[in-house]
Amino acid sequence: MSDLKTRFLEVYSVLKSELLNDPAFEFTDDSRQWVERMLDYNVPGGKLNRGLSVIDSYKLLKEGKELSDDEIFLSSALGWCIEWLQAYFLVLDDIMDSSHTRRGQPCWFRLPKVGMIAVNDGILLRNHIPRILKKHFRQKPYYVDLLDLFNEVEFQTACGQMIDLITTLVGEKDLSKYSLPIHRRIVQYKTAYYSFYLPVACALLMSGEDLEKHLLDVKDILIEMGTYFQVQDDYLDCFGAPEVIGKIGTDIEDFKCSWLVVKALELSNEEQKKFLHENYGKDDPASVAKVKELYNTLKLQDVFAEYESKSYDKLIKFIEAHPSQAVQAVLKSFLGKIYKRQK
Ligand code: GPP
Ligand code: MG
Ligand code: MG
Ligand code: MG
Repeated sequence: MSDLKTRFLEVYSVLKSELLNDPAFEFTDDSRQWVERMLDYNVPGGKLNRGLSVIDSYKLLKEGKELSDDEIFLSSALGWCIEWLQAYFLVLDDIMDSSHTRRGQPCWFRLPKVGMIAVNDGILLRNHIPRILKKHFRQKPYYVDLLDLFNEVEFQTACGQMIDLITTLVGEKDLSKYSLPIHRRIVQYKTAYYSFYLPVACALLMSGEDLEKHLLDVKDILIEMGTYFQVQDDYLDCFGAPEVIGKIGTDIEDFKCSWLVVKALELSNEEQKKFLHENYGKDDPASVAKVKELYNTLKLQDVFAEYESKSYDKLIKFIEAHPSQAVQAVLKSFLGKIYKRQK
């Protein structure tokens, strides 16, 4: 494991132990054990890309200067706040999507002892973020901006999740309403802001930059990258290997406005459209298999491969038009991590 990742994980232990000894609550052994198990199950087990990219971005913004221990700790703590945010979203998203597995294990709410306690655990995870920020950033000049940033991004994500969910109601009556602009709007809000904009915005705030001034030009690129990332997620939901992505796809059963169904609708003839209408959104394996069969007939794997390489070229051009070399480095390193990802 890289040195940076080891240090990042050490910071997790520090933050966890602070939360488990939060003086604002009188913990009993039972309640402390519950929170510890819940955190270990849901927070650190992912790829940690979002969290680690705060430290990476901060480093690149400092143009290679060695970071002090304090700077490593603080950028890691911000990275963990994003991982906490992600854990909170995923615990609740898995309930809403009726998912079965996540990160190679049953979804938290699927554990017999957990069930709908998971809803409150999601709320708790969300509440841990301002507690971490208060403890470590209250004295910083950018404290208010940090709180505001997390609030804004959470709001945008919840709105994205709302349209992801209510769009299936519209689709139920008329699948042909699913289109690329609708898909784009959903994924920008539900994924791009918290996964791409937030880590870079955290690093910029920590380096004392004014977000308003700085982000105008970077934000569009990050949102574009986040859109590409969620198209990959939609693709992997159907074509990824569950043992690699750690989750079993549910988009077809859930009637999601996924990039794949939008493309399928674009490419289908009338007969194939009718077939899709009959089989999409049914919670039975035979219908799901039929939809996947149609995706194969339409060669969606090739369509995706083409989309992927075109998006990459477009993003690189976009990035290279940015005036700052440091910002270019941040964005390229980000893109490098997700291009052709299998998980
Ligand atoms: C990912 O969508 C979106 C989120 C995790 C945001 C959830 C927001 C909330 C306010 C709960 P997805 O359902 O495609 O992700 P996955 O494929 O990982 O389940
Ligand atoms: Mg989901
Ligand atoms: Mg979802
Ligand atoms: Mg998905």
